[in-house]
Amino acid sequence: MRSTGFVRRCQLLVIASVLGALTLAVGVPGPSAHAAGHHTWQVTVGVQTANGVISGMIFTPSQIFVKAGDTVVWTVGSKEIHTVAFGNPPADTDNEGAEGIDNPLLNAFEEIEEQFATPAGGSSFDGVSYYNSGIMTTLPEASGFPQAIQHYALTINAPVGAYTFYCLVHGPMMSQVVHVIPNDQAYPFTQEQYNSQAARQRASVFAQGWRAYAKTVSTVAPNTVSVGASVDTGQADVMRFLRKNTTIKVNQTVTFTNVTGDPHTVTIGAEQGILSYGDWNNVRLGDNVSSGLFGAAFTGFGLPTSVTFRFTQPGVYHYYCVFHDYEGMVGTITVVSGD
Ligand SMILES: [Cu+2]
Repeated sequence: MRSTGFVRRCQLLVIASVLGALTLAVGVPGPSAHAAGHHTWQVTVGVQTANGVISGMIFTPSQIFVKAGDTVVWTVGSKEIHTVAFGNPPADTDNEGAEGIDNPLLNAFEEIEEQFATPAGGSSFDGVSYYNSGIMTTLPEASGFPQAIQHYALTINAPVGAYTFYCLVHGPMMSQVVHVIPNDQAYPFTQEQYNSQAARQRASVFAQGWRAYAKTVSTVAPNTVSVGASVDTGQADVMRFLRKNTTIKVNQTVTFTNVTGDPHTVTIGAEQGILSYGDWNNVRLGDNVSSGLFGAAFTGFGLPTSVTFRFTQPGVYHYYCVFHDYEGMVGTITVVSGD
């Protein structure tokens, strides 16, 4: 009797301790798991207003101070795609020609997309290797990158120093610094302080974007559409056609101008790639027509900054940007019968 009771108690203890271990394991979120004494720091990758109109090409907070053994977790804050990268990606190694891609623009875009989308470096940061999170977005299914992630974690095993990270999609203008400080030095900021800094940065970049939005909406000429908006300073992006809805008379034209640094298209009907197609000068209901990739940043590829479509049949034409429709970059042209 006595021994049986003792055995039962031992079994109960074993079961209890296993349950306790399971509870602990479940209670610790994956990316934040770390050894005792080490800290986990949170950084946000990109910011965007809830309606998607204003996107900020910033990491928040603007810099972070960590010690060896700490973990930094980056979490994406925008529909807009971004990456977290340290160092330079390797030169292209595959052969687009062998894949049947002979257009230089398509070749360049495929190479860039491969760079964005290929994670590198693992989860231990050594301070010298090339690291890439792969594509991050809050909308993986809609973005065209279903393999995209929302969290990226690195455990810092680099010497004391300053390490710049940046977004491969938006380039060095979207970059910040991780400072690795000596173990005997005090952390200059708490996570709460970083969160307050981040909130101020977010508000500032949204204000930049809304100023550009308001200015563009109030000045865009009839029969023209601004593709995005020109921002005086800062790292805001207006992810809209301005104005969104335009009404013209039949046989009139609409001119779309992309003065931003972003790749955009004006596409009507079925999506057939990122190059131009269809007859811009005779757009009719049911046609598939696209400007293809165009904009001020792509004139080096021989692409225009502005495109003009002539609409020759009354009706409502829905158009979108093939890169950013999932962020709400869509609009309509209503063509009415002329008198
Ligand atoms: Cu776009």
